Amino acid sequence: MTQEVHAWLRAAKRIAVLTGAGMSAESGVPTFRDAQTGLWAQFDPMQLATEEAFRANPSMVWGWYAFRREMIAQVDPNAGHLALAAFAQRHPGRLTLITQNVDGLHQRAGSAGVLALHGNILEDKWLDIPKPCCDADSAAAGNPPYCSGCGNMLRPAVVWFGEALPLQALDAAQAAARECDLMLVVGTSGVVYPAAGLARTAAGKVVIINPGPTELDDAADAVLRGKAAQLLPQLLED
Ligand code: BJW
Repeated sequence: MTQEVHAWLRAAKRIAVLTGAGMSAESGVPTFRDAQTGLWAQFDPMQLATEEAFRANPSMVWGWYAFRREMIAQVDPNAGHLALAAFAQRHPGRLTLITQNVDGLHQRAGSAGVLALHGNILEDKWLDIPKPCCDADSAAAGNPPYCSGCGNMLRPAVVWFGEALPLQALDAAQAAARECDLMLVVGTSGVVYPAAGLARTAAGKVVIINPGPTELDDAADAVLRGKAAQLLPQLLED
């Protein structure tokens, strides 16, 4: 099956790649729905990634993001991230990389034009619409930092449940899905929409790369049961 997918990749003029948390698992970043480790093992990421959770307990949710930011700063892109970046550099204009990940590892691997559907964990934005007094550079220190004029809090610039995805990135991702000859769906459980819907609207063949079952397996032309950092370098070599 890997050889057949390799042949599809060579033939495809337009390739879309949708990645999820499993893409970064071999870099050491825990996935959302797999068991979490250490201090935060008792918390459910699905409960924390909401505006309601942040408003109810800002210091706890800020602390969870601070912990993840520190962890991400200590890890490196893996062979899968690097293989995607190298392929795109060898084949300009052929591959559109769409990610649900907020860790910036695709970008650090050298991928340009990444469509980051769920934002960037390394950046902050204001929780409420900023007033003239809100200046991120002079935010008062705290967990989270806040505007000393009005109390508005900084929050991570990620997309929480119930929030709209960045429109331009989503539009571009939907166009890439509609126009692709082949979509690789790598390391995602396929439960979070609208990202998961991209695999269901892909015009071309859909290939899932994942060591475990996903909610999108029924939409796939091929399912490769394996890890991203092992399979992608094999599949993406010329
Ligand atoms: C490996 C591996 C290895 C392990 N190699 N693989 C339609 C139907 C039903 C519900 C909805 C719907 N449309 C919208 C919704 C609601 C909701 C939703 O989807 N809910 C579902 C849970 C039911 N969606 C939203 O709320 C979205 N917003 C929205 O729809 O807004 C509408 C709107 C419009 C206009 C105005 C206002 C609103 C927003 C979704 C935001 C998701 N955010 C998060 C958190 C980001 C911040 C943070 O990091 O804290 O994004 S949640 C979390 O899930 C994160 C991830 O990007 C996302 C997806 O998770 P992913 O990547 O799939 O990870 P896992 O852990 O689930 O899976 C890992 C996989 O890797 C597993 O399969 C492993 O087997 C595999 N694996 N090792 C390869 N080595």
